Amino acid sequence: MAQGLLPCPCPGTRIRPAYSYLRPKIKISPPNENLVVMNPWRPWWERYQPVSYKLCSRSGNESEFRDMVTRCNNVGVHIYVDVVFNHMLNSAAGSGNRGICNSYFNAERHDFPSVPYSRFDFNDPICKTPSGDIENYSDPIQVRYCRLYGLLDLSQWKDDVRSKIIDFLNHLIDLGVAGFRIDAAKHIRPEDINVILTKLNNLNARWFTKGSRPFIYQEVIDLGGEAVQSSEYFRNGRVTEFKYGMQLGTVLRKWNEQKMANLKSWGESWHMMPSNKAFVFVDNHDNQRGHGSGGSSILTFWNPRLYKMAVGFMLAHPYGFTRIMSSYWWPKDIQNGTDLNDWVGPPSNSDGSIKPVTIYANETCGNGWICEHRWDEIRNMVIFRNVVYGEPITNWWDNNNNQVAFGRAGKGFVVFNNDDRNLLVILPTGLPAGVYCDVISGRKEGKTCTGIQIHVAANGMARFQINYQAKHPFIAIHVEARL
Ligand code: LAG
Ligand code: CA
Repeated sequence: MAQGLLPCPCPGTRIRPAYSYLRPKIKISPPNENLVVMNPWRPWWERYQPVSYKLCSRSGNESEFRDMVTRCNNVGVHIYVDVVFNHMLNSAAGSGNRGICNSYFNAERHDFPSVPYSRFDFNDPICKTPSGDIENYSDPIQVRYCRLYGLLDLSQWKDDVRSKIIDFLNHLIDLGVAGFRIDAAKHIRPEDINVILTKLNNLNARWFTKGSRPFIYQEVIDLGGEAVQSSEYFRNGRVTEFKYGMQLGTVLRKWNEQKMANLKSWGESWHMMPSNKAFVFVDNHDNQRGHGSGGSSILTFWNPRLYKMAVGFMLAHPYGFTRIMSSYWWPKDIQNGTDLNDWVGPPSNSDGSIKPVTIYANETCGNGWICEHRWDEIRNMVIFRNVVYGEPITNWWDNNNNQVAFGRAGKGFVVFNNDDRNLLVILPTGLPAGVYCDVISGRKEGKTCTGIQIHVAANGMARFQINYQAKHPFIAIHVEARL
């Protein structure tokens, strides 16, 4: 969940000139003031319990936020903000100046003077469940108007509440952010989100083309079988497709008799939403630790070999708008199938401050930061995705098991071996003849390749070999990595 817990998540100065056409984008953790949770000690999820819309969190204050956004925008790195406006903090939080910047609240009286919100701004009178919490996901009224995990539920249907949210988002836009992840969107009526979105400013013209609108994606967990459906949200922007990581993890783990050959039809026919609405990812900050949805099928950095294959496949495949994850290490402690440390927050000092991201000479991270986005295979596949952008899948091949390959219409080609036996095959790639550098085992540096080389003949055929114990279980070549 690096997601902006990084003091400066902005890698702009490190982008190699050859790849400068890349437009990195970063989604950050909620930057507004949250409840300080002491038990358990400073969990990552305290940031999903807002106290006010002041820009003040463990990641920094408003001037630090402004500085980060400015520096990132100046090198072409766009910042997307995780915005939490379905709810405020939990109803049992008591009262006091326990916002991270000392703002006062009284949870029982629903009083948040720093916004300000009062009891008239919450849905308690509408929610009819005995507990006041969501008890039944088949009832859309409960899903929208009751408390998610006991969190005080805001009335986005009220002008007063809408205007507070609109001001908050517009403030972020004016500081230069490029868009938003709408947290818990399933618990907010799509028509209310729509009204809020129509009132948003255009992006800051200092960095964005005049008239640019914020990029929006809505967090809706819809695995089927519930009252609220992803499709209700399509007109507002992209929607998270949680079936993606769950199904891809199941395939790569070979669960349910799945095999990679089945991915030939990957996309809508796997009961996923239309590609141009889907926001997809292998894992996110919730389901990499057992929260959210997807359960144990989700692949994460804890299983690097399969994880790299999953991320590699995602980035090579045209379906959806893709996001990669950047995480921190935590002392995972699985007991009876659940992680007792699923709450542990980012690397921090004893006063709670977040530790800086150490970056070594070889560009990997330390100090507890995993930085999957810097892993060579993942970073190089991001480049692959950009190089092949817009091209359809061509030249699909599989061995009817877990060896698959496909091209992107003469721009790139990938080969995966997730079988327990060697792959040795000659395939039509659709690529122009030449010697290509595999960007998984290495990278192109000037006229040389630090990894294996693939010779594409005049007729487009090339020979691929991936032994089953090979360090790198896949190969990727593209036209920008031709020697
Ligand atoms: C989300 N999507 O809809 C976020 O992706 C997810 O990370 C948020 O939950 C959730 N919505 C609310 O914004 C996270 C944790 C929860 C945590 C919650 C509030 O996954 O576990 O709940 O943030 O901090 C925690 C406790 C609960 C408790 C609640 C209220 O885990 O047991 O009921 O706080 O005290
Ligand atoms: Ca709600």
